[in-house]
Formats: sequence, structure tokens, C-alpha cells
Amino acid sequence: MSEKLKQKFQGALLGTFVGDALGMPVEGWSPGAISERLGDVRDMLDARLGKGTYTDDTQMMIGIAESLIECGDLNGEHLALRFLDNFDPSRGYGGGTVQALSLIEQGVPWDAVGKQIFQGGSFGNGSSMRIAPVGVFYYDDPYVLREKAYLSSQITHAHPLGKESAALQAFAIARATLANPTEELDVHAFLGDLIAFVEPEAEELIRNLYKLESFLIDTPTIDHVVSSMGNDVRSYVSVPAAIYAFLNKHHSFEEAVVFGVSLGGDTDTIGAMTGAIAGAYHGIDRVPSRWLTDLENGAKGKDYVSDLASQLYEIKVTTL
Ligand code: F2R
Ligand code: MG
Ligand code: MG
Repeated sequence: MSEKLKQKFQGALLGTFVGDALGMPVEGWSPGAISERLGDVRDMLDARLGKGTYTDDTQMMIGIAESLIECGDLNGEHLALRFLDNFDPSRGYGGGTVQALSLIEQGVPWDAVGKQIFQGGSFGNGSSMRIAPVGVFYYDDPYVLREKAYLSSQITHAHPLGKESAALQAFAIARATLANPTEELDVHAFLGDLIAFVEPEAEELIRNLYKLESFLIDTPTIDHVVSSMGNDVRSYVSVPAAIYAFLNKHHSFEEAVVFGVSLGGDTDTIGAMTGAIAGAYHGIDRVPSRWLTDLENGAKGKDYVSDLASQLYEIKVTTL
């Protein structure tokens, strides 16, 4: 199990990277535009920072992994400062997150910033897209996982739906880490566990999760999925979209991520979140090598992210 568990840690972190890089060139496109112009997106495409490059999704995920490794736990202040140190606007950040990081830079306390963004905090998917390290590091304790996911979200996304969606995405990664990919996955039981996990106040999130139950039975067209649930930047829309992509195509990492990107809209982020769950389920050895080959590999590129996953795993196993 230990070698497989390490592969799952690597699958979740590099799965985020792969899905982000695959989806980024078509971010904002409709599903129809993607299918008409490109068919399935099955290979890394040229992108504004180059083929196989990552965006804010992976950049912030790296920040969480670094902070967890340095502190051995989730430390809100340390993480907020790490997000700020790593900030690179060329990666393409959401407006609320840019504002939050600017307030932190001005000296506003890290735990007071989030509430100042929008009305009562952001419910964008920015705190869900980066959550993979929390999902694998706390995979064995849903109570602690929720607490740490909330804490990591609070910095930039303090709205209850932003926090709950981040906790749900982390829990989906944790459940995928615990699952054995050589046995048939009961997708309805998996979804039922996720629904049971969500706090009842997060009604919008729960409503979308219930839609997945019928999608899994009826396998509707992508246009139907998008018109009835959406594919945009709201966390309570795009986290369920990623969960659906994983559950609908759980037999294959590649098919899950390709399907997630085919939903259109916030494709880098749906791709990243699908890749995190599917990677935690299958492990890094089931991520297509042609995708890994194409990933950027500079100072904080592919090898660095792989090493972060290995370090997180090593710290985790000392506590098991
Ligand atoms: N920023 C992008 N994509 C733009 C493409 C970059 C461009 N091509 C370039 O050249 O640079 N993608 C990234 O942003 C998303 C994550 O955003 P985040 O961090 O959640 O930002 P924000 O601003 O907090 O929330 C996003 C939007 O959600 C709506 N919203 C959130 N909370 C709200 C509230 N309480 N009330 C009303 N609306 C709320 C707003 O429209 C926000 O702008 C990812 O896609 C990532 O890839
Ligand atoms: Mg992005
Ligand atoms: Mg995005």
C-alpha cells in the first residue's frame, strides 16, 4: 500500500498540474466551440505561456504544498504569506484573489482579509482549485480535513460556499485516495458520501450534487449538463462539474480529464480539479506519459511538484 499511497499523492498534485495545463488554452470557450474547433482536447496545446504551462490553479496549489511541508500542518498566516511570495500575475488570477493578496501585502491580518472580498467573501473556485495537498495530507480524517480546508480557504475565499466547496473538493480527493482502483467503484455510494459530508446550509452545492445522481444514470449530453448546472467560476458549480467528470469516467485518468475539459467554461480549473480527484484515485502511473512529458519543468515545474508530493507523503507516513 505504501508505494501506491505515494503514487496517489503524486497523482493528486501532478493531476492538478496536468488538468490545469490541458484546459488552460480553451478557458472560457463553450463546449460547442471546443468540439467544433478541436474535437476532444487530448494533447497539450500551445498556450499563452507555452505548451504545458500552468496557471494560478497550480501556482497556488504549490503554495499550499510548500507551506504544509515547512510547517508540518496548515498554518494560515504562513500560507497567506506564501501565496503572496509566489504571486505571479502572468499566471492569470481571479480578481478577488488579487485583491486579497494586495490587502495582505498592505498588512491587513490574513484572517481578516477574506471577508472584505465581495459581499461576505468570495465563492469563486479559487480555494477549491488549489486544495489537492490538503485532500491527500488529511485523507484519513474528514473532521481535521474540513477544518484545514476552511482555514486555507478563509485567506481569499471566506464566503461559506467558497469554504464548503473547498472542503468538498478536498474530501473527494481524500475518498479517492482511500479507494482501490483495481476494484469496481460504486459511483452512487461515492457520491452519497460526498452529499452526506456537505453542511446542509450549503444548499446551492447540495442541489448541484443531487443533479449528478441523475446525470450518472441518464448520461445526458454535455449541453444538457451545462444548461442545467453550469461550468463557470462559481465554486458550487465547478466543483460538482469536476466530481461528475471523475465519476462519469472513473475507469481512466485520461478520459476523466478530457471529459472535464470538454464541459467548457472554466476549463483549466475543472480540468485541474478533475485531475486532482482522478490522480488521487489512479495514482501517477496512470497519468499519460505524453502529458507529463509536455509539462513545464523550470524552477517550480514538474519535477519540483513531484518532489513536493513525495515530501508530503514522507511527512504523512511518519504520523500514520
Ligand atoms: N482568472 C482566471 N482566468 C482569466 C484568464 C486569465 C487571462 N487569460 C490572462 O491572460 O491573464 N482564472 C482563474 O480565476 C478563477 C479563480 O478565481 P478566484 O480566485 O475564485 O477569484 P474571485 O474573483 O474571488 O472569484 C471569481 C468570480 O466569482 C464571482 N464571485 C465570487 N464571489 C462572489 C460574490 N460573493 N458575489 C458575487 N460574485 C462573486 C465574481 O464574478 C468573481 O470575479 C479560476 O478560473 C482560475 O483559473
Ligand atoms: Mg487558472
Ligand atoms: Mg480557471
